[in-house]
Amino acid sequence: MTILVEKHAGYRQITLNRPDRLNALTAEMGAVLLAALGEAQADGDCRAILLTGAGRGFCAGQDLSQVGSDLGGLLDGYNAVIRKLRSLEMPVVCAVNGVAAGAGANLALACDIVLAATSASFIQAFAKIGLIPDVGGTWFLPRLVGAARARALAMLAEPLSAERAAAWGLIWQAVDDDKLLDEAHALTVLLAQGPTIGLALAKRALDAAETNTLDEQLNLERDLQGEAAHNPDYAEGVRAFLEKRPPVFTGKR
Ligand code: LHQ
Repeated sequence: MTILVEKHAGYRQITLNRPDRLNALTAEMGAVLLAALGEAQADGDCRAILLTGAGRGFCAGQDLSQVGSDLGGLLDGYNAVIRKLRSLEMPVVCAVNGVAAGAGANLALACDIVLAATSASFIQAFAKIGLIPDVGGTWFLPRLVGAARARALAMLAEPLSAERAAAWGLIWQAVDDDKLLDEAHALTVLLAQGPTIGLALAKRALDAAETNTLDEQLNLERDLQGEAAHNPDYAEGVRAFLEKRPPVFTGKR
């Protein structure tokens, strides 16, 4: 199986599983990954996702032994995964356990919180084979690291270390290799116990901010805050604060 799904209390771990190819992507993997994300969303008990890769790499991008020059169909498939990750109503943590290249790098960047092993690197490998950053790369990169760094990353296709990626704001944190999975699970557990609806609304607002004016965004925040305030986790959060105890969020509407 090229995608593994493990169910944990409150969250699912999804693992890219073609370790002998550094988890290079195929159309079939894209479709199975999309289905796995859809199933997580449909499971009312699943309140967060942890995405990682098996073996020594996270994902080496498109499997170059399975590609021709008609890339549209393939990209439609992968783009559906990116759209799904962004629209999932729960946080997605990515644990980049090793090299993340090409579409594999940008798959990681589509997740909400990215941790990477210190030995991992991010490579916008596309320029090496005459392609452009895809699956959202040209959108994510300038927003995360600014135009100057985005252009150099896209044009030079040089590996960026996990530590530099964190220093540049491309990812959340670089973590010692032997602690990566433990830390990623701990973070996912924490998020899975969070106010799921509020987190999902925050995710939606942050994405909308990429194209909204301040005026539009203020209105959107007002509307989404109105929605957030009608979910039981808000009442519980306030009650717990006043009672000086930790909140117990359910993530339910
Ligand atoms: C691979 C791959 C791979 C097949 C390692 N394919 N076998 C394009 C087209 C269509 C639509 C969607 O979007 C895209 C966008 C893209 O993703 S284009 C970018 C595609 N990816 C790349 O150009 C990266 C290619 N890989 C590499 O440059 C290196 O493998 C990296 C730097 C990732 C890792 O290097 P090493 O750690 O030295 O590992 P390796 O090169 O020895 O790889 C291990 C094995 O995995 C090896 O096979 P082998 O039989 O020799 O053990 C590689 O051939 C295979 N592999 N990436 N993308």
